[in-house]
Amino acid sequence: MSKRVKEILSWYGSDSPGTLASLARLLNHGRLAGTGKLVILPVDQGFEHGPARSFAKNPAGYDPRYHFELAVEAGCNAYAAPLGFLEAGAAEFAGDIPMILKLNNSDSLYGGEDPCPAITGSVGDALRLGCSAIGFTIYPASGARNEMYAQIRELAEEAKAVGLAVVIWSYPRGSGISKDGETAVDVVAYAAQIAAQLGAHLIKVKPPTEHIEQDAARKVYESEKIPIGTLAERVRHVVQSAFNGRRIVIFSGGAAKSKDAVIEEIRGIAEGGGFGSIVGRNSFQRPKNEAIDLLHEIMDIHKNA
Ligand code: FBP
Repeated sequence: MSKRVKEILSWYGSDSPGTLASLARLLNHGRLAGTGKLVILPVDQGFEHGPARSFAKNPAGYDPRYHFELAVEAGCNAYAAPLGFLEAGAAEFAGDIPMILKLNNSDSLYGGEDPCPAITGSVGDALRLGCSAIGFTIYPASGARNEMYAQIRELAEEAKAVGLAVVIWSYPRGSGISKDGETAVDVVAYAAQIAAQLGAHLIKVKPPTEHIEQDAARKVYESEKIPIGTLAERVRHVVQSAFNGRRIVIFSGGAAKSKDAVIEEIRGIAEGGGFGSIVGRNSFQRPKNEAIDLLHEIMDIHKNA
């Protein structure tokens, strides 16, 4: 076990040996094993955005086995997906890659202002499939946020009791904030704090912009001169907001964009002390060889930061 992984595990002192071993499995797998950094492949977009929007660009992705292969061949730390996708490959790829079962998912067919994802899997499913962690999305700023907080409270308790780790996707959205506010630096930092307070071992947020959403927060950012001018500075602030860097915070890739744009963003995340990336569309929507090259480049940036 590397010194860095041991140090990270020491931040989770209230967890059982089983949960620590599950966390270690995520940290010790793939090309970034032992570095304390992670690159994860998430493929829940079929549920979240629909099949054509997700897989038409690279039709190989309609087949659930493709994503297992991509995660394994690229040397990712883990693969995260909803129940159906994991069930479709878990036996064939058993032991090849740590898995995270997304326990709730939101579809785009209902355009309500205050989304609340459905519970689509259980802790029992995660154990049966051999997963290392459960994944759960919260939408702070949705009118239904308290329902999500109550659900993850219960599921996290259950997961931790059987030795699984807990990953929270903390994505502010809903009638409480503006569209720009979803990635505003004050809101993303707040979202990371909420996920940490809800007991997440691993927190996933979107890269923050310079926008400040809340007037009350703006006053403090200005009076305390919190540096937020560059992506690296904003990432540093978000990581600090998750228990002063004592929780693993990783950043999502976003909609498909050019390789240069992806790399530039990853550099900022790595420089700011982000623990890694979770890159879905920017990997599985590219032809496999290109995706693997890009994922390797992303891993190298994180590793050398
Ligand atoms: P991407 O890299 O494709 O953005 O994937 C990361 C992710 O968190 C997915 O797990 C999830 O489906 C998606 O982002 C949600 O994005 P959106 O903001 O469109 O709901």
